[in-house]
Amino acid sequence: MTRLFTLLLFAQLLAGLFMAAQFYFLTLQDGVRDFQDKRLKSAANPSDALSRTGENLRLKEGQLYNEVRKSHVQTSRRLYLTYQPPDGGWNNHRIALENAIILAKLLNRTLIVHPVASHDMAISLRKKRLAQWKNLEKRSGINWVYNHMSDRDLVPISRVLDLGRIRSIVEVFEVRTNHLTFRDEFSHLKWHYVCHSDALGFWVDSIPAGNESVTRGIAFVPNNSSRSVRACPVETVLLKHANKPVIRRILEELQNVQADVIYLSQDTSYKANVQFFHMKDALKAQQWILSSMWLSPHVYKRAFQILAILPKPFNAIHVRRTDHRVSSSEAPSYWLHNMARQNFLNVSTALYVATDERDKNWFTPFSKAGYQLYFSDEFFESSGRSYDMDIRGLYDQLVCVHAKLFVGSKSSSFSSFIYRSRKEVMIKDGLILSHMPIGWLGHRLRSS
Ligand SMILES: Nc1nc2c(ncn2[C@@H]2O[C@H](COP(=O)(O)OP(=O)(O)O)[C@@H](O)[C@H]2O)c(=O)[nH]1
Ligand SMILES: [Mg+2]
Repeated sequence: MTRLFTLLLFAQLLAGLFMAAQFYFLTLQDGVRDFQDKRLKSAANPSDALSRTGENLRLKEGQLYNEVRKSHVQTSRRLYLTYQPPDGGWNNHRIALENAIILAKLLNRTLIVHPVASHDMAISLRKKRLAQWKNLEKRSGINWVYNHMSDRDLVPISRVLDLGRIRSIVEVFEVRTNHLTFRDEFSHLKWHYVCHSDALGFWVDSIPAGNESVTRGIAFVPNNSSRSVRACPVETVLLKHANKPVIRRILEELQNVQADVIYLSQDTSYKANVQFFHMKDALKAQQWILSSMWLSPHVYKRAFQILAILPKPFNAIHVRRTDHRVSSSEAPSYWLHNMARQNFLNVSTALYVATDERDKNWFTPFSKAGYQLYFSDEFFESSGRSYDMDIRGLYDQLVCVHAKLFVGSKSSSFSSFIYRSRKEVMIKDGLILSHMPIGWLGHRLRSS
């Protein structure tokens, strides 16, 4: 186990240097001010890293989380934790943020939050320079499009979420610039890079001493999607022969890190998949997420304007199309069949349709089946901004939450947020199992 940690810490150091090199390459390419020199000087000291591997932090039962313990590196200066937002839509970003809230809370660090990127712009940027992104991904990992988004295609996260709610869980610092500018502005600080892919394993909060053998009973299916396989190329090579799943312990690995900024790089935060050792801690952490993820008062106001106009009662569907691999291949019959199973028409003919599909003809079978359709673009003028669709998506989500019956899209994190907010989730032992990025380690054991 100690050897594995040594290996992981060494991997992080290499990853830090490696990431710095990637950014150097990009900043040169795009004419963004170079911050490579400062980054390299501030990279973690290898002896710091190696001395940490000798420490065996032992945790007593029930010691955590009622009050997050002050780690002994906590000083009067602010310590930060932040994350790489994934290339993807708002709800992919939300999942990365939810996991980052958990890590920041466990490590008692100020969470740096980032703007939400225009999904339409991300798609068109990717298409325009596909060969370049693919080349970068092959050599240097993922999520390049978000980092290169310009400020005008970004929405401050405080417009999307009620940051006051997150602040009741962790301290928050809001970044409103694009990611390269953020990294430049924080480059005088000392950074600690963390990279982990769900092709390799997952995170636990901590494993109390003497309980290591528990991990042998864990069922793990590696995510072999090209995105997960390409994430963290350095760690993937170094951990090629390590036993899978690679289980990384948040507290043991990160609590004593002295760097100013812990940076969850690549998809580390998006795919963190944190499992808690104690069930009661998993329950508490799920509560942290539920109580912090509230859309902003401004979004509520606009959504309630739509709700006031809609006939009552009404039902809703979310139809995910455009770039979604799984859902875009479904025909209208997928939704119509599921709606019939729930007897939608017995409740109401009024059907609110949340969708990224621009072609209204696609919905003709729904009208033919007897539904009266309502779309959010009928209620609001386009603002002409690239993130129009994303902002309307927030109203769509809230309206769907308040519908009598709802059918969403398969494997869509947009639908997931709606199901979770409607409390239509799988529950076991009082814990939410679906539409929730974190859980209890006990539910991952083969016998459970
Ligand atoms: N307005 C609107 N936009 C949507 C809808 N569904 C998807 N989108 C757009 O597509 C993106 C979806 O990405 P994301 O939220 O990550 O969900 P996922 O890709 O389905 O898991 C959003 O940010 C929106 O831009 C919808 O029902 N209404
Ligand atoms: Mg997405």
